[in-house]
Amino acid sequence: MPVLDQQLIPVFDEVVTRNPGENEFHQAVHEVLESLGPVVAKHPEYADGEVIRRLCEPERQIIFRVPWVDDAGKVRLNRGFRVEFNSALGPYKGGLRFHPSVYLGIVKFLGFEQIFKNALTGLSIGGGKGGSDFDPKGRSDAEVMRFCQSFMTELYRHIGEYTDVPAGDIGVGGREIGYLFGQYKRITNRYESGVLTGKGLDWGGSQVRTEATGYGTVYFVNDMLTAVGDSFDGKTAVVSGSGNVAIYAIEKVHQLGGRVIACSDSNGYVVEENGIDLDLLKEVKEVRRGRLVDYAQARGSGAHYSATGSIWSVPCQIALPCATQNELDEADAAALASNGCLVVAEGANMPTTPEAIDVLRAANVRFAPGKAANAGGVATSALEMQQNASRDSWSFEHAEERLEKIMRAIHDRCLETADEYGATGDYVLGANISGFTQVADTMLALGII
Ligand code: NDP
Ligand code: 2IT
Repeated sequence: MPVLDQQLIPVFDEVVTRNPGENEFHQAVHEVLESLGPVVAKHPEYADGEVIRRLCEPERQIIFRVPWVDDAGKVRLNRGFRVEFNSALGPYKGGLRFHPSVYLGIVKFLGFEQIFKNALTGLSIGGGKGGSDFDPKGRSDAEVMRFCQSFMTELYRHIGEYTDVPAGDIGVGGREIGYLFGQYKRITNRYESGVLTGKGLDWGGSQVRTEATGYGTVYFVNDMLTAVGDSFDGKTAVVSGSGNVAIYAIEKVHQLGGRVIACSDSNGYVVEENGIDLDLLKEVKEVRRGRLVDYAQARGSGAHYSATGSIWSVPCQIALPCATQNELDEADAAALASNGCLVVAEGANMPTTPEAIDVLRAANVRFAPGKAANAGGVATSALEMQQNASRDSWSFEHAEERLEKIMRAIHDRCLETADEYGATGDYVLGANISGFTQVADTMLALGII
């Protein structure tokens, strides 16, 4: 891991001391602080680290009990979280994650990343994140509904279209957003569409929100390729995960002339040299809520399924980690580099370990951090809020055009900032510095907040 600027070491030490055991949060903070050395050197207004210290402390953290009753009549208990990290630029905005691994450290890392990501979109949204250690896998629709209703019975008092606007993340898609919105509407007696994003198209959702994160990541990679006179045409790609982000990343790679030859879930990965059959993958994952092994079985001999080993051992030119944090480690990065990979772009949040990023850097593999590459999801959420506020609804073409432009603006902003700081082509530095300066300058303008 790169060392921190002398002035920033006490800031990081304080984060570790004040937030014991929250390793993912420490990792996310360290990654941003690593980029800020040249910024504190150049800008005396940040020099004592004071605004940076405030930025690392969430404005508000809510932890609550979520009791619910399963189909057998047994009372179950989960823990709910909402971390309202920073509202300098707009209402707190960020997803809800339902996964057994969720604890405060995960929610804080995601909320922290979200602050800078949301700034990069150029839209007026602050940063927040929430979720629960509830595992929706294997639960009936009725159980998921009862859980969501109980979760919202506490969450509703903390959110609102001008306050905090949650959306989906791992384990939270259209079904969960529907149950959450229904309960919010019931409790408040308000049809406040802008309180949640990722809604269904018949009740305030935006065209392209479902596709936005995956599409946006691939648009970003396309811009990275264009910047060096290259394109997707004929390139092979590997996409980890097979959820919302992965599926629409695969779709856009195929639309742009590339071929995705492998994808995964938490049980294994499938390799298909002729390209993943997206219609079947959508049917298995989105309609039947099945497993990747079901997809592989349905494909027969053309698909090779593996329950062991790493998907990153599959040779490819473009690698898109779209599953979860720290899923691509040092050995994976070394395998990708030695197999001739050109670009790694994060569809997921923090999927690449710091050691893996070092390996990619040393091997000159171009790397796009999630806070830039996967910002299309939250950007389109902000477009959904915009449509809700004006009681309008846009066509698919219009929403997609907006998304494509936003991703290009983020891409260019990262490169321009990297240039300004003498780090040409460094998307990590560009994204961190550009997001940070916008939020920090706003915090300074608003007084001691
Ligand atoms: P989904 O729940 O739709 O899909 C998640 C996928 O990742 C599944 O294939 C899942 O496999 C796999 N996965 C999840 N946890 C693990 C784990 N611990 N180990 C291995 N595989 C795992 O989530 P999304 O596609 O929405 O989210 C994927 C990533 O993208 C996350 O990092 C999320 O934070 C990020 N993201 C999402 C956005 C969105 O709009 N949805 C926006 C920006 C970023 P399995 O089914 O076996 O669990
Ligand atoms: O990580 C993310 O950016 C998301 N899960 C999407 C957040 C949102 O508010 O759409």
